[in-house]
Amino acid sequence: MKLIKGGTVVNATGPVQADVLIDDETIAALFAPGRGPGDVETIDATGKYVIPGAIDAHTHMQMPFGGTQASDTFDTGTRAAAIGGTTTIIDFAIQRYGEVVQDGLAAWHAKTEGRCHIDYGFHMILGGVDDDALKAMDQLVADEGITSFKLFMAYPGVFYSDDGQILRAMQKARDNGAMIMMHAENGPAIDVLVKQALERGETDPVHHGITRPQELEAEATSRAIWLAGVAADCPLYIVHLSASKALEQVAAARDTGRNVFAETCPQYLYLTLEDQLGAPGFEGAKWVCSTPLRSKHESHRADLWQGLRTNDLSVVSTDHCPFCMKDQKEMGIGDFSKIPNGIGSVEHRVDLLYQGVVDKKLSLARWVETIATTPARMFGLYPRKGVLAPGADADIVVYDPAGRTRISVQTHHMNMDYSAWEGWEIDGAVDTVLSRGEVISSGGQYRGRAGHGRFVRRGLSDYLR
Ligand code: DUC
Ligand code: ZN
Ligand code: ZN
Repeated sequence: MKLIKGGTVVNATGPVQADVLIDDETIAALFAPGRGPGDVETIDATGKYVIPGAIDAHTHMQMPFGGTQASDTFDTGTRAAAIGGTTTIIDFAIQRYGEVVQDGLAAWHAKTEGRCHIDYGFHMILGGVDDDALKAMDQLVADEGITSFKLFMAYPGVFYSDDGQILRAMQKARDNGAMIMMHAENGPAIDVLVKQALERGETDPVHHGITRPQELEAEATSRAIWLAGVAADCPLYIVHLSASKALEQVAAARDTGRNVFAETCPQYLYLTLEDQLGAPGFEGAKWVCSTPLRSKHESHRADLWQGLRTNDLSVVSTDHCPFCMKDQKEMGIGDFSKIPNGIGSVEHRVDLLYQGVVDKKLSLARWVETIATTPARMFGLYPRKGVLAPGADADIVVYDPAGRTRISVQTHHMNMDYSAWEGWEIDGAVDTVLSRGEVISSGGQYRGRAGHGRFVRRGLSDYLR
């Protein structure tokens, strides 16, 4: 048994002074301060917040993409996540066009088995929706603990699904209770703009953003919402929402009571097309991701923070998809369309969102809700994860509001040769991290191990109606 003593427990319901008793892998009880047993190992949390281990519902460890592979393995990526206070990831297993869905899933089980430092689940990317894939959706939901499927309106010739395929997958999800996750950008229209830009000699990284205007995110978001409506209000989750006009579509749908949800990511809350993607020379390649960073001259960042407060955005995930500059991002020197898309932030999401609390953009409760509780409820992990309550897994972060975090490639643990957040300072720091009752990180010392993390079979979303 262990007792986390003297801290302020913060659940999505708000802060309360309490001591947390852990028995083996789970939380046994919460006590009024000082009322817990005295004869057990204690972790002093005086002056600190005690929060549920964070859940990153959108990561791509070692994802084959853009002619290369994301640079974090499940080992390096989940270790970095753990150090940053994330105790569960939901990564994406992939079915490519022409592949059997279950074979894709088996390949991802093989990549992860014995290698993860924290618990993990999978969403399934469907790269080819056909009769077999639709049948496989039922099997994955019923037998495999995989209850969410990602489709792409972008990347023609790679992961792209047309509207007919999307509709069929949505109808299937409506029947079996799964969630459809959508990469909502109009890929065919983007491809036209990319070709025209390259023909004009516009090859720098900033043109990645310019050729993916927010209208093409908003249009795809709106189309996905209409299609989900035709599929009897199939639950729809828009991933990595970056722009004001896309958010308007989600908010309007939610206002009419629709089963529509969305996440954003730290990069869209803080970084911009001009300051990062538009950095001189090839530097901007560090921030090439899709959806792209948006203009600082428009209201995107303020609107996204507001969306988090109003729950039009319910989750913050990272879309962690890291690539090194050397040999990877460099593939796009002279042609921005060849820069592998992705940013790595899995280690920093808890801190970056805590800065939102310090800046009075989010309440403490909302911080916990967007990084832990709602991801758990959205993707069928609750109440096993995402809450500090008796019976829940003892995935716990002790967070020090008096600490300070400095982000740098020199000190981060992700397998990247640069940091998208170089020089950022956060007024707070992860102090201690427990995964199923084991202290895996404490005071900057990592004590976890590959293989501790287990595959978690997920149930249906709590938000399903
Ligand atoms: N966007 C990215 O930036 N990387 C991976 C896939 C995606 O949709
Ligand atoms: Zn995507
Ligand atoms: Zn992604």
